[in-house]
Amino acid sequence: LALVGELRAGLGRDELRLYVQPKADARTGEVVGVEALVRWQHPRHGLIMPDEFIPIAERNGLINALTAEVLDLAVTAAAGWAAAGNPVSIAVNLSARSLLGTDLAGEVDALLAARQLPAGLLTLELTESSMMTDPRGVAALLAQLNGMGVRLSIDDFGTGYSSLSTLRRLPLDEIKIDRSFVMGLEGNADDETIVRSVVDLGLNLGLHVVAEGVENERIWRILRQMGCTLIQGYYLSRPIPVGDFPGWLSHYR
Ligand code: G
Ligand code: G
Ligand code: MN
Ligand code: NA
Repeated sequence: LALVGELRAGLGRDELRLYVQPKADARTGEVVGVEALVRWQHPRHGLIMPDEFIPIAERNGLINALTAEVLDLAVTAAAGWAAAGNPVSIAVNLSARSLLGTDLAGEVDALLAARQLPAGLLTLELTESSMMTDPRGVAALLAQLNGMGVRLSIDDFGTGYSSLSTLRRLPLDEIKIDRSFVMGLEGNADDETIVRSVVDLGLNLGLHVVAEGVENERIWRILRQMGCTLIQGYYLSRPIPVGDFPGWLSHYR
């Protein structure tokens, strides 16, 4: 299709746009991090969402170039905030296919050095399924990243397979509870049981637990009571253009 060629060309023409969505300490409300969410500014079709073009990039050998560009945008932004006195961490989503077949750890190491971002301010979000294709290769990669001080998060937790053995086996720092469970916290007793169990499990394993999809204050309060570490969702903020974040933050405070 035409989109593939246009995406390939667009990757060399600065057409990716970084949006960020804030994450707050569930107890204090302090904003301590953001998740980077990429969009594609298409010259004719306007802003295209990742669900539409990430799969195209994955199928056509463009995902490593896309990931490299997103990482550069994200690390550059976070380094700027840190230099301005706002050390806010940034999380980047990695698709399964960007984990292997490239020296991801080497690239991240070079990027952190070039932009002078402390490794601890970068989080990489992986899905459970991305650890299934080549478990040994992925484990080696994650050990390398962990050794560098980069934080590792497991995204959409609860929707994939082999969650428990994964948590034990890999050097993870954080789990993100999938928003389908979080959104059921009001009124769905099963979802409440699931979220409570995942929060307890994560905390007992020494992990930070992030709840995504928090859309109102009542759900935030339930999560705070459960001991959840961080919250993310429309209640705090929708994803915003990365350049708008410093202004959003000063207004929020
Ligand atoms: O806001 P939202 O529509 O951005 O995100 C939709 C999905 O796209 C999410 O599952 C998110 O993880 C994924 N996504 C967003 N940005 C990126 C990215 O830079 N790389 C990858 N691989 N996935 C992303
Ligand atoms: O899969 P991942 O968690 O990386 O994707 C995040 C997706 O969730 C993005 O599409 C983002 O826009 C969306 N999102 C973020 N916060 C909320 C929320 O509070 N409610 C809903 N429905 N979606 C959200
Ligand atoms: Mn994510
Ligand atoms: Na998610």
